[in-house]
Amino acid sequence: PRRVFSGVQPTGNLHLGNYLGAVKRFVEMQDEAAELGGETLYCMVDLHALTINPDPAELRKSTRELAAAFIACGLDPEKSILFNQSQVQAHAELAWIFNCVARVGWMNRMTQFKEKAGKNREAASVGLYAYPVLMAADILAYRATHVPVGEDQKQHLELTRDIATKFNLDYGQPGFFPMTEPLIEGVATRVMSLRDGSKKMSKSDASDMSRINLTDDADAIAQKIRKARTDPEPLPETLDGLAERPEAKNLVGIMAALSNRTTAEVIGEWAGKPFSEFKPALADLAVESLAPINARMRELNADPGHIDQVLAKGADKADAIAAPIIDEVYDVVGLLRSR
Ligand code: AQP
Repeated sequence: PRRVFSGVQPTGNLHLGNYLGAVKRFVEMQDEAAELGGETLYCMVDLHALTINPDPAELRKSTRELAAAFIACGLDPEKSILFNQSQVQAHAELAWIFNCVARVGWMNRMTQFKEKAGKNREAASVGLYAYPVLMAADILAYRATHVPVGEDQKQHLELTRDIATKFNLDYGQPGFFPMTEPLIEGVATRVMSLRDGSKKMSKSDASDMSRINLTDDADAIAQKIRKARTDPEPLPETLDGLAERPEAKNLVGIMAALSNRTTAEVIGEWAGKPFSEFKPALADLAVESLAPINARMRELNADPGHIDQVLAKGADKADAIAAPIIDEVYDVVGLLRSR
């Protein structure tokens, strides 16, 4: 059976890219698992958030808020295992072992590190550099078979498979870790900035107008979509007409994802119409889709004690899966535990 794992960093608010590229898919997979069997584990990866040295109080708050956002988006702690990474020891323990498996040459190819470290790479933290190794540990500590993610995570998933392959080979344990499959699916695997069609929508973009946050109210959502960058042409007659128009393509993709349709269906409806008509319709749809999530998040944020209970229970369930796997790993690599 499938074991699905994915994580999101508790660094600020979730945006529409995180929602459509990741969390909405998490909910669909949770519901599929309820039908087909298997488990779904969704993690607030707070250890990853440390790579950008957040304020400690802010990190605690963001972790609780991310848990609230997960639940508000439809993740159910009775159906999925919802937890924060630092409460389950396996992640940090396996990450060290994988640090000794991964090669510097592999890590030097990671494009996200290059982007995030910027020009002054020497001053970046070792944690930021080793981030993809911790991510491999997150996944393989559960022997997860499938990982739903946005397109930006593809390279990290390839590294996870490389680490699994080398571990299995080095220790003569074929099949010890599975070859985890990335699930980069749907019409919104890469939602772009509303201000620049060449950049992905991102929490760390300086301009708040570049993204729709799940915490935005109806007015903010409508304003951001109204001001979203587009070209002056009307919507094209066919899908091919979107090829050289990244901003138009992005807005069509967002509408498709929010209405559970294909981009071709959206183009079929809107062919030849101007953005002055399309944008208000998109804004209405976004408000309608996000308002219930926004309201539920507010309710949940009012009761952090409840969130802490959910996370504690989730951590127990996650630990029950990971701890025996870590015991096996320690044994295989020759770490003596005489207790
Ligand atoms: N623009 C996006 N479109 C589709 N999916 C996206 N994801 C992120 N941005 C987009 C997916 O959301 C999940 C969680 O992301 P994360 O918070 O763990 O890491 P991230 O990629 O660093 O997210 P951000 O918002 O872009 O933050 P910054 O600004 O720090 O880089 C992942 O599955 C990711 O693919």
